[in-house]
Amino acid sequence: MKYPFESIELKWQKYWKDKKVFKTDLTKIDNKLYVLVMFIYPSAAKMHIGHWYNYGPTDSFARYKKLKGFNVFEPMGYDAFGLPAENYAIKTGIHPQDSTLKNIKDIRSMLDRMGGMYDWDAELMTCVPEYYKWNQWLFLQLYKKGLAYRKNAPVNWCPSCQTVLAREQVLGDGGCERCGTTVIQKNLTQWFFKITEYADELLDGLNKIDWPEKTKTMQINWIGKSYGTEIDFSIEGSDEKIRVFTTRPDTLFGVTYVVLAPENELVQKITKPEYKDAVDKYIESIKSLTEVERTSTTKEKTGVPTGAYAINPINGEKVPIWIADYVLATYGTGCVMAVPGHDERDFEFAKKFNLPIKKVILQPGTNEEDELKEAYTDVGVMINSGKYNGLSSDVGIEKISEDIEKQGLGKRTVNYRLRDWLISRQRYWGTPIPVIHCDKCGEVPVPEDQLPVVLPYEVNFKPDGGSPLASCEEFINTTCPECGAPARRDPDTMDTFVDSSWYYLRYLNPRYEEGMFDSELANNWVPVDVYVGGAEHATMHLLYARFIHKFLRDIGLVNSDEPFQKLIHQGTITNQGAKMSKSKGNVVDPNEFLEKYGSDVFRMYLMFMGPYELGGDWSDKGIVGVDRFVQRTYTLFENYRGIASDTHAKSKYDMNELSDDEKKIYQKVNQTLAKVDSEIDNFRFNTAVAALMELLNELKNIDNCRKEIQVYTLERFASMLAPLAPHLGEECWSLLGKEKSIYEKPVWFEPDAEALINETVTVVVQVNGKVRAKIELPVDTPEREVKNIVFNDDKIKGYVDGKQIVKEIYVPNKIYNIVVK
Ligand code: ANZ
Ligand code: ZN
Repeated sequence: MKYPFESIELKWQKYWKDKKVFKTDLTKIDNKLYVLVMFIYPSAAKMHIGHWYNYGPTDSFARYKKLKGFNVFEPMGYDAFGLPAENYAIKTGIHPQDSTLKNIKDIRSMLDRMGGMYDWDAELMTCVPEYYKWNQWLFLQLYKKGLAYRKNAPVNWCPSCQTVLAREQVLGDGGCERCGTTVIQKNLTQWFFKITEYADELLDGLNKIDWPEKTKTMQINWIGKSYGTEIDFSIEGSDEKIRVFTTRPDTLFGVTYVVLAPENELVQKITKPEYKDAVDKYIESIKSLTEVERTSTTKEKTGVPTGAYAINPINGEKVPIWIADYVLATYGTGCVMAVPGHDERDFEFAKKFNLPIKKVILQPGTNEEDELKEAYTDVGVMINSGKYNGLSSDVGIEKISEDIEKQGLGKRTVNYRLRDWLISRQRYWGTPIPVIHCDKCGEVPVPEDQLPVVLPYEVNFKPDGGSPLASCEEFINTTCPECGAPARRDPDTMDTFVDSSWYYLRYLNPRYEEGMFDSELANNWVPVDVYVGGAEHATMHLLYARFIHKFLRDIGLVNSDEPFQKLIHQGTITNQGAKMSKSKGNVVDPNEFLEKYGSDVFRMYLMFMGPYELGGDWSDKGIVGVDRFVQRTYTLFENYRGIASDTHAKSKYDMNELSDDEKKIYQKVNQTLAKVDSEIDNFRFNTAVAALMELLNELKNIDNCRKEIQVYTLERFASMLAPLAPHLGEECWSLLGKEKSIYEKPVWFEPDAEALINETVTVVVQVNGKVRAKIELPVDTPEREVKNIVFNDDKIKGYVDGKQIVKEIYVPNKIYNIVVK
């Protein structure tokens, strides 16, 4: 009979729901396991294949852990604020709240249809006051500690989305992450969270967590801790000083000019009158460039001289002062001592503007007279450096820094690339910032007992410039909490990364009213044990969440240092090797395959396609193979309907008392148990599915076994199947005659250790591509022994004796290939 996937899947989904099978008792903390996927961004009403690939396999992992006896908590929710819903509203007139709630409803029914083991009592969405009230409360706590502050700063502005973007939201080509429009620079007064306060801890904490190395490296580079020295250069004919930041004080004798960031305040003070026009023009010309563009190594260097000169403190040399956009105002001191001989950017700049290039570090294996073809940036011996000549440059760094400090000309210091987190957004669909601006009292935080500041429903989404909330009179006009005078609310909303920086805490009790989250539960359940989501979140969400977690710890709300103990990034599913996209027309619609094959087949095929962290390439044919496996499995269990209601298997058998067929099956099923266990545990679902397929093939002779061995085998098969194909697994379990869901009384079998040893395998011997013999061998027999046995086999001898052996290839435990001439 054809497997009626739809009725069976719906039947089990209803059962799980009615019996609340997946409700987690959070008061039980022995064996707790918090398994989390990044919550869904409901910008469309559909779950695309990437969602399925994130959620399906992770759910299988969670189910497997539940069967193994863990008290698993697997919640799901919606990251519901954000730009796409608002942009959609501008286009269609449909209110972001309406479209978002509609999308959530549709997505929710798809998640049910997928068959996720979610504890729906823990469901949350970020766009409701009961959630975002606590973003506002968090803001106030940060504010109290001086970690939320407002300042006027040059920001990345998307002219199309009409909002500020974080540095991370500007793409490599200077485009807006959301719409691709070229991002410009603009000065605005904005709110920041002082993540830099935690820079060192964010670095150190990486040693304590089990995350992909690549992601850790990205965070390390993003934080960009750099040890260097600040050195003062005096300015000819002026009392002002230029303080530069350098990581290479050993090259101080090689300075041939100094560069200021064009925005540096000194520029206006020191520029000579004859140079003023050119300098102003230059500053104007670079205004629209983003940081990314300015520092791009491929961009042609530009700059102009100021006509002023600086004095090198170490040798009294006079060098010209330039301004150039490759020096950023926001890093270090905004001033650079340029050493073209040993810095690539300076080298390029000096070549272009004919500035002198001085060699002060000798590359090993070269001579002092050799011309520099490019900057030499590595360690070498110091030359042309006065009393430091002959020192290795890394020793020179220390020596010169010491001397500079002794003479009061500067100091050693640490710089970070990390910037404070700019959280103001000039948009509507987000959390209102809980601050009131009063003419008399200045910025006044909204008192905690007046939270939440509710986002109004009726607004004009596209006012002429500024935030939509600024033109909403009922919202913006209020009274000052301190003096009672008329005052205005802050018109901006928070970056949605604030919402996602603590949602894993709220899941534990989303309706908690006494605080942001229930600290007692958080102390028992957090860190999240396994967190699964896209690698694109490496430096934004995953860094912000770590920061906020540490802050919450510091104000006594959690007792752990890190939010996510183990992190896994799923790979991507491609189609014909290419990323799926509408323009390429190669998008796979999950619904089409869901309707044709059901959720189990679709989920299992996604897992079967490749190693989870790499992803795989979609094939319409590939899914057919998984469907066939499901059919054959169902047929097998149909044939043994009810068998476990009157027959019981022992938990272990003495293999000497088993028939040959029984023994083979007994061994295979135990080996599969061991394999599936360790494979799922390590997110290697593809090999786990393959192991089950192999087991099914080995069950051809199950009819020849005694009934109790059949029960022994099929019970184990169903249990292993249950996490990978949740509905079919339940169905098979129940076909055997079990009364309850396998998840109600979780069953997972440990393998019989004795059955794992002495396994034999059949090695196929091919001569010139044709199968000539099959040899039974103990598993993992060393190749040399295999060769011996193969060439002593009578059948094989007949094909190879007297011939020349051209090639031999052994695929361990499988094939021995011989090519003869
Ligand atoms: C002189 C020098 C000589 C430098 C040399 C490098 C090599 P990290 O490692 O990223 O900290 N720098 C300093 N402030 C800058 C700014 N605001 N904008 C652009 N560049 C800036 O890089 C530190 C180095 O970057 C500093 O060391 C400085 O150039 C440059 F052979 O000083 B160096
Ligand atoms: Zn006031």
